[in-house]
Amino acid sequence: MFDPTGTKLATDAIDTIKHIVGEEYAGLINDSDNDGYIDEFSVSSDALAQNEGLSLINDLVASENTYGYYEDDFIETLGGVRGVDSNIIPLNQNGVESLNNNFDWRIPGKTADILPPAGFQSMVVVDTANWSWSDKSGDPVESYKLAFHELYEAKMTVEKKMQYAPEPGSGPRCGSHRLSGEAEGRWHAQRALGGPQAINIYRAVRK
Ligand SMILES: [Ca+2]
Repeated sequence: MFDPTGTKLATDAIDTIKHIVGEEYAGLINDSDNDGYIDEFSVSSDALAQNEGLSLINDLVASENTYGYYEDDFIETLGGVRGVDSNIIPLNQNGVESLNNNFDWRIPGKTADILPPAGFQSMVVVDTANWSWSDKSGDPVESYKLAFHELYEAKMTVEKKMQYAPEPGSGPRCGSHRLSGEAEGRWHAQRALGGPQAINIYRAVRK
């Protein structure tokens, strides 16, 4: 899909997006007009096929939908700005939030404070300053891996209308969380990243 405006991935964390695509393609990731959105870029289909991170960011930038990725201790919502993980979220607090407009059986009747702001189909915030994450072995999970996981999940949720995970008993147990974990596995192998995947996060600790 061609997006003539090229303004579909908003971020204040351009270095994280560069990490996701990898050193070889980091130069493609820019906001040269300083409008807060990653500029459109073009890249060969071969490169996309060999790099899940590059493919993910390309898909988000080219999408008809608008995504936000920020690293802050606050999040913009349809109901205004609030702290990341404030107690209105009926999910575990882990310094990571991902809001979308889709139905989610885990959160029936979403209120404005857990919907993305106007004009956005997805809003992801990772509070890198105040939280750290590790797997079962205690090995740290770097925040750019969280960003990949959350953004891939967001892409599947928004573009494919998937839920994070299907409601138990509703059919095959395949949702955006699981597909994101599978994509993470491919990404790690392609990039020889080593270390735990974000899907294996076991513990989130407030610094
Ligand atoms: Ca821009």
